[in-house]
Amino acid sequence: MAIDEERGARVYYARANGTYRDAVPIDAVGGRPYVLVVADMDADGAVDVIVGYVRAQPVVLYNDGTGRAFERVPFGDADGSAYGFAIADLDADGTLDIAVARSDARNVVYFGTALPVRKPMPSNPSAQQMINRDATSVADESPSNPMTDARPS
Ligand SMILES: [Ca+2]
Ligand SMILES: [Ca+2]
Repeated sequence: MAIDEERGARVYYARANGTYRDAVPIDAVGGRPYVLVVADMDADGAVDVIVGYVRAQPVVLYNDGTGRAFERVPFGDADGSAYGFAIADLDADGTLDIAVARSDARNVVYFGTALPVRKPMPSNPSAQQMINRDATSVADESPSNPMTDARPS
């Protein structure tokens, strides 16, 4: 897999002889992608792709299981520039969480309970709200009101 600022996220599928086919785009071109990681975010057995951008919402690209079709689901906010992701079950609740290192914005953790377990439609506003609801800063002392507290006071 690769990203670049001109062509977005792309996959190089390997051939049996050890070479690679031409790159296949898997994300919309528009933002400037800056970081990419893979993890099975919805625990369906298919590896998904998380892409971070310069001043745009990060996205999870949910793999339909073929590795050829991905459903794009933005999450979080568009503050700063995401340059690093770490994926782990940070709160040990059985769901993968996403820690995001950003420049020009606070570093944040998106807990897996706020990310869709089943694939929502990208245009579903209630799913988007569900993703945003539990976004909270790692430095936040009061996660009961995460969206307010995520803003610098
Ligand atoms: Ca998956
Ligand atoms: Ca978790």
